[in-house]
Amino acid sequence: MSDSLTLTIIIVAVVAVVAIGIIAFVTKGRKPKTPYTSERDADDSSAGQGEDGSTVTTEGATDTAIAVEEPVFPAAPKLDVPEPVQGRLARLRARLTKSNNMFSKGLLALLSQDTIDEDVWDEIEENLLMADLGTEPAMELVDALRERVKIEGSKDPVRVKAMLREELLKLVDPSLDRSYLPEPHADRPSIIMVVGVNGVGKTTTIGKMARVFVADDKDVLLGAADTFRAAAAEQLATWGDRVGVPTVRADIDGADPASVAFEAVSAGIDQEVDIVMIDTAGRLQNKVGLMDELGKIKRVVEKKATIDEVLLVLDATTGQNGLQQAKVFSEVVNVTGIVLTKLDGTAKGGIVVAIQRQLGVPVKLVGLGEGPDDLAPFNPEDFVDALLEG
Ligand SMILES: Nc1nc2c(ncn2[C@@H]2O[C@H](COP(=O)(O)OP(=O)(O)OP(=O)(O)O)[C@@H](O)[C@H]2O)c(=O)[nH]1
Ligand SMILES: [Mg+2]
Repeated sequence: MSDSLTLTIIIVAVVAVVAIGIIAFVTKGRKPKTPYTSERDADDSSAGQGEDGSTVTTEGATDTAIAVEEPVFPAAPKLDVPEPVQGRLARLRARLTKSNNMFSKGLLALLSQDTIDEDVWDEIEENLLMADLGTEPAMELVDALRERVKIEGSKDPVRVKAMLREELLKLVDPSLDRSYLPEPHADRPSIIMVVGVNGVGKTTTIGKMARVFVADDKDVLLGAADTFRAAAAEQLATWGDRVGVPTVRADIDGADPASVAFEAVSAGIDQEVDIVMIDTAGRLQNKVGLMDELGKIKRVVEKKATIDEVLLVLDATTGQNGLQQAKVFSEVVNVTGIVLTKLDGTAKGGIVVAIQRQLGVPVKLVGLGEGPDDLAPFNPEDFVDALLEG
């Protein structure tokens, strides 16, 4: 082989290596952010002591393998198209009406009587209590109606209905801020944590909310901090998969939920998503250890970013029990909004008023069925109209 041929081969080889290097570099630069896949060593300790004496988890010192589960699609991804959010409560009104029919019919019939004596007023109050309005609001409403009936009379059913509507609306309080979509931040995602007792509909609500956000063109990431059962993370990831939303989850059962929540928020920051939603395991409010764990999840996440919303999910069919739950949960995690689920199966819509009174926290969303889009932003006017329809 001549020297010039050898030289040519060397030059070609060098050029090829440089070219491959450039192509690799450019491609990497264009690639979407790589999904978060930090591995955790089972021997690593997950926690240290925080300034407040709390147990905190630090990056890289976690005890479970946690990974983002990107939605897996065997063929071409066929994602759900969630229904628009606008007018959902109006669409789902029939579900409320059906269960509340007796409530409104009974009330209107009682109020439209020729003479409303003490017995009738008692019966009206009883009706309101049965709808879970709570003693104080029920008495307030009866007093207000008494006053108005005295002045305006009660013969005209249309007028009576309007009167009842106005007074109910006052109790539901249209002035409360019911926004469930936090203001965006320049440098980090909005973070929503979802809490509540077992089986109230937390995971389902997160799944439904993810759809609402996706419909609004937001990038969402879910964190499966319910590590009690493998099925819980699976359930959450399935909701996410349907709309192309990734889920951060632990690879083993019983992983530290605070670590998973922390990793989810870290992944959300790295991937520059708009919203991270954290699912937590159901827990009874009287289990001190589990409530402490919830406090820890919040504190650990807050090492990384402020939590914008803590949504307490309450099952409307459990009625007044929800009040006690609400009280204890808010003491532990500073609840900022209520999601009232299963309103489709109960005539106890009055719980909306009772809960808001007790906590000073607004009902922001209501669940009206098991379907993926059976979640509606709470709108006081539509709600009261639904109660009085029929
Ligand atoms: N009818 C009706 N069912 C609902 C609603 N929301 C949730 N559910 C059902 O309630 C059941 C429990 O829902 P989940 O989302 O698993 O409840 P969870 O709070 O995550 O439960 P745990 O994680 O076990 O504490 C499921 O069968 C849901 O379909 C609703 O608004 N209406
Ligand atoms: Mg769940």
